[in-house]
Amino acid sequence: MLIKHKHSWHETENSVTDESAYLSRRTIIGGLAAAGVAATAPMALAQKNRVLAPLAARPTAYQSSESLTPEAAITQYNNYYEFGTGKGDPFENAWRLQPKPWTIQVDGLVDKPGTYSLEDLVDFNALEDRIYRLRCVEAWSMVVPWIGVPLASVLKKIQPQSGAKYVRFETLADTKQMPGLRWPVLDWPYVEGLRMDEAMNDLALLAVGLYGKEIPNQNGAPVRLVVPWKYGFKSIKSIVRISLTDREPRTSWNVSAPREYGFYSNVNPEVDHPRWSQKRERRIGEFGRRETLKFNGYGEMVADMYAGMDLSAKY
Ligand SMILES: Nc1nc2c(c(=O)[nH]1)N[C@H]1C(S)=C(S)[C@@H](COP(=O)(O)O)O[C@H]1N2
Ligand SMILES: [Mo]
Repeated sequence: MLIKHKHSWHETENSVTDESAYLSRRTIIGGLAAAGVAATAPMALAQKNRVLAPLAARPTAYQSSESLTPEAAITQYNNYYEFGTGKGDPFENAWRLQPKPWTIQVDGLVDKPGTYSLEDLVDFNALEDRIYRLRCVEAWSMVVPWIGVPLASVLKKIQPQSGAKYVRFETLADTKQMPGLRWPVLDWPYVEGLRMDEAMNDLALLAVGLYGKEIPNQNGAPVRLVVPWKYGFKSIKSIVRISLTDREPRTSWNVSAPREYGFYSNVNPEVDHPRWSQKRERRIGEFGRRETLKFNGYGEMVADMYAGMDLSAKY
């Protein structure tokens, strides 16, 4: 039995400090492979170079004047603990994930429960392009061109009942595909949740692609949540179950460290993490730090939902 110091595996802010050096090394490796230089590319690189079908999507109002984070950074510097806790582990190990075919179990307080194929839940003829900032709780951020559909469009199909107050999401937990499950770093399966009004907010996206292609395994293939006004860990990957509940779901990070990770986890520079400040962030690929914006800059669309709530108690 492996006994670990309780917090040794937690996200730590200083795991960010060597990110530039780390990325330039990996990008060089990836670039060489893409150019056909590395004839004997290992599995991880082969996966990266897999040709993905281009996804056609409509441009929407969710655009940005900020520069996009390079694709190599978005797909090679990840958090996906089911494939290991290192930032490079998902890129190396996620080739084991089998994203097709994919089914999602829908249950709880809905009129249309059942086991759906991904294509039954997500309308691939109505995909949208949306550029969102993603702010990780570890104080780094990215700008990502996602492709997906509003979560609300999927909820509409499964028809929540009037008693439904929360949406609970679960990630696949298959030891054959996910080597990281061997370590009890989180309470598997990975679980996240949203309050109903948050889930229905037009910003909440179910993503199936990025950079014009199907979403790579390490980013949460074939379908993951993106909740841009909340810390990155709320954006749960490779979803296999959606449940409507009348009670606030227990979420994996909240269970593992309740003082550090609450249910809401809205990006908030005024409320520090117990072990580091949340006032600033490092945009991947930039030197220096930026000021973190409340609700990650999306306050105009989401602040109303939290009117009257004490956000330092409901962190
Ligand atoms: N199932 C699952 N989802 C997850 C995680 C995880 O470990 N497992 N990590 C979260 C965290 S901490 C972040 S910051 C984002 C990272 O998304 P990205 O790798 O696509 O940038 O995914 C989130 N979703
Ligand atoms: Mo994160």
